[in-house]
Amino acid sequence: MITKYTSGKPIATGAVTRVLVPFPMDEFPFAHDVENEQLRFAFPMEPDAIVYGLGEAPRGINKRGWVYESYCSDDPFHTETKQSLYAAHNFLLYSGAECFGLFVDFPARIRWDIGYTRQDVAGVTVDGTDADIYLIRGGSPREIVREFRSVIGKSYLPPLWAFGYQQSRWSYPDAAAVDSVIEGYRAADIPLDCVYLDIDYMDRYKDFTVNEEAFPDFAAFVRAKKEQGVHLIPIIDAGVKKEEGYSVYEEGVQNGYFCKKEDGSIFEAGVWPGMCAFPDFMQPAVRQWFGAKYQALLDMGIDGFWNDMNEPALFYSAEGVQNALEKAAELQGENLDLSRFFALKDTFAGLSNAQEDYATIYHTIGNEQVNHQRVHNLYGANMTRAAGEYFEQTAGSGNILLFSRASYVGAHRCAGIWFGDNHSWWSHILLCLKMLPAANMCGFLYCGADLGGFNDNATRDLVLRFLALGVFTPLMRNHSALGTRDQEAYRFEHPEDFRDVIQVRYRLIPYLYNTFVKARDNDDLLFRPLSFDYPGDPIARECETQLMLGDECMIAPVYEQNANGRTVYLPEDMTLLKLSGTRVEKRSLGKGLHYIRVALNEVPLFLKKGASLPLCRPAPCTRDLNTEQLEIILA
Ligand code: MIG
Repeated sequence: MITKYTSGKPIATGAVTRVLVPFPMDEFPFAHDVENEQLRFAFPMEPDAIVYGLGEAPRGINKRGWVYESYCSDDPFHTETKQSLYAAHNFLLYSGAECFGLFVDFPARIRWDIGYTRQDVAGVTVDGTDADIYLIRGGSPREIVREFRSVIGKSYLPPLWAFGYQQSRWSYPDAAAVDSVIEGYRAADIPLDCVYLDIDYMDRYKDFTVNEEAFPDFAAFVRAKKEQGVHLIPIIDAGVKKEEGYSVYEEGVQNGYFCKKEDGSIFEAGVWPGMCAFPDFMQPAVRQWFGAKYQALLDMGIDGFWNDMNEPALFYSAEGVQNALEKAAELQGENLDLSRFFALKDTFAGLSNAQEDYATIYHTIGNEQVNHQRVHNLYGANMTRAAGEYFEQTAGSGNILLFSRASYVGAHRCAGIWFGDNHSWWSHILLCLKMLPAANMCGFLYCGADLGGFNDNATRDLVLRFLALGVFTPLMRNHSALGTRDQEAYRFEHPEDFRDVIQVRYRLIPYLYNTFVKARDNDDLLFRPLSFDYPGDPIARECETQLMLGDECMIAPVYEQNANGRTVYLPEDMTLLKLSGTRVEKRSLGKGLHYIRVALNEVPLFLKKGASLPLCRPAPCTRDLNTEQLEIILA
């Protein structure tokens, strides 16, 4: 049963699609009060209770013992000391003697102290007093998630080819670079469905333009690649370059479509293109306008996009830089003491994504000017909604690939997400695994991490192990940052090992796609913590390195370097499959702990009793998959 409690006059976020009659906040069953214009509430936590949720966020499947913040942040260091990543997914699920779900529909900052200050208390601080809180009571964790999902609407459905293997890099700057990646894959006989175009494909980072020197006849190029079975996926950034004669900028200025400052002038900040204006995605007219801009690329045969920098990320503002320079000038000729030295250093380091800058942005909502800080967490979600709703109206749903970096619940209806700038660190294999069920709880089914890791140099074994988890994530994309070691599968010695792993993905596509569609149709999770399925099993309850996938499978990736395998916990008798290329090795294992050996070219998968797993033949791309002829593996 779901109950809605309303405090004050909340700003509409679009997260919830079902109309519910709201109860006043006095009837909210948890202790709550308002202090310093902040709504706070708390609930006790039993010693063994698990708290799931918060979608894309640092740390574990069980969120206990840390303090998190919902505040979409462009932070490329996903260490366990962080409190936020790019998304605001305000859903918690308490699983103790009783279970309940909690969704705080509020577009500004929320602080979630889940046993950080006091081990046995969860305290939530909403940075405002206008919020809708939804409480879901009764049933199992899985039933509670489904109840929540049923009020936020069906998840985004990508095209089937978006389940193929995808290669990205910052950047493949021209046609020749793209060709050589495709050539590298085809020559090594490793399947590939997409190649990404990062910011350098544009004409000086201007959205919806293409650098014509780098891509002389872009439309013909896109067509030719598609004939080879490869989709090109360009990036779109939130900031619009301030440049006279650039139509997107000029139209935005003429129509008042950009975010403003308090005095009504246009808010500007520096991002990749230099000084930018930021579309005010809170306005429906702006969403329609910006969404329709994607048509320029659709017209050239493009059928997939990734929306970036939409927290929004701000490198600097002119005011911020001026202020920092003045501070520096004041100190000229002075003998700096330590505190002034560090203050100066922090002044420059703090120029990016500065709270002072966000606080100067205003949105138009109806006839009101609303400060950005009140709606910060909706910016990326509404950018993505702009594109998603346009595609829905024109291309029809299910035909365009779209995913975003920043997100809020509601965006799950029109797009997927990726988990942003992770590192080529072993710990980030598990971080990805842990976020999958949490993202699913909020409706984000099409998601994945940068496989192989974005920042820093990857090693061959890391990429292979990362890919072996990526075989199961709906978005299976290898991506890496400028200046890091090349990380395409064919670049490493013995590329046939990579072929073995990636072919497994293609063999599983009929099963994965079908399982995805089922999860979507039933408002269900694709990935579940083991504790959802085995609540009475103490080892399963604490497991943070394995997941249930669909109703038949369990996954347990290898996540440590120099390991020839790993210890896996089987909550019941299962069949272990080691999949590698077209090879399938099958072994029955009893309930309990097992050390299993997994070679670098193998993907382990566990089947429950009675399960049947369909596998198709691998192919160079999804277009060439024969999904009629299936080999069925019986457990
Ligand atoms: O400031 O477009 O998360 O995937 O490669 C970095 C360049 C901007 C951040 C994205 C990343 C992308 C990169 N972008």
